[in-house]
Amino acid sequence: SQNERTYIMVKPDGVQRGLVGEIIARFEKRGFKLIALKLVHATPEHLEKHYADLAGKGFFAGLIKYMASGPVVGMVWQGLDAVKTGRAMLGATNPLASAVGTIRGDYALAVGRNICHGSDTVENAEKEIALWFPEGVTQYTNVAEPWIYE
Ligand code: DAT
Ligand code: MG
Repeated sequence: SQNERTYIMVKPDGVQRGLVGEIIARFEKRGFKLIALKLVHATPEHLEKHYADLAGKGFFAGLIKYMASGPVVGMVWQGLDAVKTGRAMLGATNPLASAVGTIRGDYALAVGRNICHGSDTVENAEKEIALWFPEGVTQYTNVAEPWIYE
C-alpha cells in the first residue's frame, strides 16, 4: 500500500563519510515520504535490541561495536512497497555483491562497513520504527502525491 513504512538508517560509516544527504536524496527523489528523522548515538543495549535476530552470529560483537562507534541517522520512509523497494535501493548485504546503482553498490566495499540499514519485512519495519521512534512519526499531506501515484 501507499502507507507502507520502512526503517532506513545511515550507519556510523555513512555519517562519517558524508553520505547522509546522498541517501536521503535517493529516497526523496524516488517518491517516498519522509515521516521521521533523527541523529542519535545509540547505546550497545539499544543496538542489541535492533539486531536481536543476529545475536548468535560470530560477527555480532563486532557489529554492535561498529554501530555504537558514532552517531547514526534513523529515518522512516513511507510509500508504495517501501520495504522491498528500500532494500533494492540499498543493494545486497555484501557490497561486493551489490549492483552498481544501489547505495551499497556505489559507496561501499566491505560487509562490515556497508553504510546503511533497511528493514527486511513489513513486520520487522514496524518493530524497528517502534524501537527507534517510540515518540511516533509525523503524518502530513505531500502535495506531490497525485504526481507520484495514479
Ligand atoms: P542486512 O543489513 O542487509 O539486512 P543482515 O540483517 O543479515 O543484513 O545483517 C545485518 C548487518 O550485519 C549487515 O548489514 C552487516 C553485518 N553483517 C552481516 N553479515 C556479516 C558477515 N558475514 N560478516 C560481517 N558482518 C556481517
Ligand atoms: Mg537485516
